[in-house]
Amino acid sequence: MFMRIDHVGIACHDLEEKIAFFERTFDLTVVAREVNEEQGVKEAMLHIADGEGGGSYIQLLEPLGPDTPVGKFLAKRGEGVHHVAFGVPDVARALEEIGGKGIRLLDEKPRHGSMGSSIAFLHPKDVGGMLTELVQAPDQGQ
Ligand code: V0V
Ligand code: CO
Repeated sequence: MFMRIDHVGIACHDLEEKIAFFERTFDLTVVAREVNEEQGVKEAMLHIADGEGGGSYIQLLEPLGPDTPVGKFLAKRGEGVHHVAFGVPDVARALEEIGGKGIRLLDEKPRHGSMGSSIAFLHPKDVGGMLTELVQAPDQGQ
């Protein structure tokens, strides 16, 4: 079902400061930036490698406000790993399969994600404490 790790999402207070840190420490490059109102984030993707069905990235996330998923996470836990995202060939189909196994889906259908992708989240409490994201790259499926 999973083709690769698409990205690791990291919650931070100051996106520009964290981008500068990752660029100078690990020689990574920002390949996309976006404000995603629906998800309540300002985010940046730093490219790591290319793989089957798409690349792999670090995703830096700054909340648009305190009452957003990342805003609440920062208040409760502070900066750090927020979610792990897996590349799948077809998010809608993966949701059906995974939902059928009794895992709570936070999204019943795919939503808009970074770089034109389709994304959906699984409840962290049903996945060993890890907020899990499914990602379908824009050129996959359909
Ligand atoms: C909350 N919990 C987590 C967690 N967030 N556990 C692991 N990782 C996280 N990130 C735990 C929390 O400590 C609670 O456990 C329990 O889950 C329920 O949390 P809550 O505080 O009651 O609920 P909320 O209101 O904070 O909601 C948590 C969920 C929410 C996960 C339901 O954040 C959500 O719907 N997230 C999906 C959307 C999202 O995260 N978007 C931002 C990334 P205890 O304390 O009761 O034991 S956007 C993105 O990645 C994009 C655009 C992209 O990739 O393209
Ligand atoms: Co993400």
